Amino acid sequence: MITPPKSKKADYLSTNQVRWCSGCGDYHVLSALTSAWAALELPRHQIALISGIGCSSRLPYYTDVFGFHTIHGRAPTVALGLKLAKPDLSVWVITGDGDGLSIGANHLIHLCRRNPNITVLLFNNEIYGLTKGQVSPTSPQGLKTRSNPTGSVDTPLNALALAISSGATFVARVADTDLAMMRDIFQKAHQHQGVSFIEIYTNCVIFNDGAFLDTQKRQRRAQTCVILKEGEPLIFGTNKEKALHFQDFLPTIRSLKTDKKDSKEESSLLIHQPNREDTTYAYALAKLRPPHFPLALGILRQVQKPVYTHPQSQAAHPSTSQQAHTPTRSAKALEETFLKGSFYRKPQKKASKNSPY
Ligand SMILES: Cc1ncc(C[n+]2csc(CCOP(=O)(O)OP(=O)(O)O)c2C)c(N)n1
Ligand code: SF4
Repeated sequence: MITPPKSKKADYLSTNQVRWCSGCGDYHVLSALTSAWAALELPRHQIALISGIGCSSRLPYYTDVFGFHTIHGRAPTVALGLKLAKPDLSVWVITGDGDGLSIGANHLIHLCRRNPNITVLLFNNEIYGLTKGQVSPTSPQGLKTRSNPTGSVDTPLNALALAISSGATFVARVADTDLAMMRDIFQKAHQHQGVSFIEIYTNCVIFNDGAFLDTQKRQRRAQTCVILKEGEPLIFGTNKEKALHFQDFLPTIRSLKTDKKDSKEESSLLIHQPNREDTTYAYALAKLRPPHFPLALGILRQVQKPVYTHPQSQAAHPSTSQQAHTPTRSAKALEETFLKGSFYRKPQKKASKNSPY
C-alpha cells in the first residue's frame, strides 16, 4: 500500500479568497486548527468541517478538507448524522455564539448529552458579526450596538456552563490570541473519545472590538486569568501571588507568600483535576469572571463516558470500536426500544364517522 505524504499546515488551506475583515480573530483559529491537523498528521480526506451560518461558519471554505456550510444552527445535527454514517471521519462543528447559542442552542445541547466523538469549536465574539452587530446570547448586559442603542438587557449565557450541564465530556476555553494553547487544545480534543466543546474568544474588530482585553495583554492576563494545567495548583497574578480556592461551594482567593517557599502552604493549594466525575468543580470554574475572580482558560473538564455510535457502522469499521477506550452505549438497545413501540404509539383504530376528531 502506498502511504500518502504527510500534509504540511499550508496543505490544509484552500485557495478561496478569505472574506473575513482584516484583523478578525477567526484568522487565528484557522491558523491554529491547520497547525493542529499537521501535528496530528491527519490526512485531509479524513477531516470534515460542518458549519452553520455566520462569519465564523465560513471557515470550511478556507480549508482544503471536506466541508459542509449547512443552515443556521443546524450544524450539530448534520455532524451527528455524518459521524454515525462515517465513524472514521474526524468531524468538527464550526459555529458562532449566535449560530450555536441562539437558533441552534437546542441542537448543541442534545449533541453534548449524546456524547458522540465530535469536536465543537464555538467562536464566541459576543455579537452577531455577519448580520452587522446585533447582540447575541453571550453579549454582556448593557452592550450598546447600532441595533441596540440603549444596551442589551438580557443576562448573557455562559457557553461552558451550558456545555458542562448538558453532559459534554471535554470542555475548554481559549483566547484567539493564544495560538499555542489553541493548537494544543485542538489536538487533545481530537484525541478525546466523546464530545469536545471548545469556546474560543474571537475578537470581532468591526462590531465588538476589545471584548476580550482581559485575555490579550500579557500583564493584564496574569492578573485576570488563571491558566489551567492538570496536576498543578490554581495560582495566578503577576508574581503568582494568588491562589484560587473553593469553600462551601463558593470561590475564594488566597494571597500567597512569594518571598520564601512554604511547603505547608504549597501542600494546601487546590490542584487542577479536569477528570473529576462530578460536574460541580468544572461548572464553578466556568462561571468565574473578572474583576472579582480570574477567568479560567484551558481544559476545565475531561472525563470518559460511553460514546454515542451506531452498531452497524461499528461493524463496518471495527478499527473505530477498538480505538474507543470507553464502553459504547448500546444504540442497538435504543433501536430495539423504538421497534418494540415503547416510544412510537401503535396505529390507532380508525375514528368513527361520528367522532369530531
Ligand atoms: C434562519 C435564519 N435566521 C437568521 C439568519 C440571519 N443570520 C445569519 S448569521 C446570523 C448570526 C451569526 O452570528 P454568530 O453565530 O455569532 O456568527 P459571527 O458572524 O459573529 O461569526 C444571523 C442571525 C439566517 N441566515 N437564517
Ligand atoms: S464582521 Fe467581525 S466576525 Fe465578521 S469577519 Fe468582520 S471582524 Fe470577523
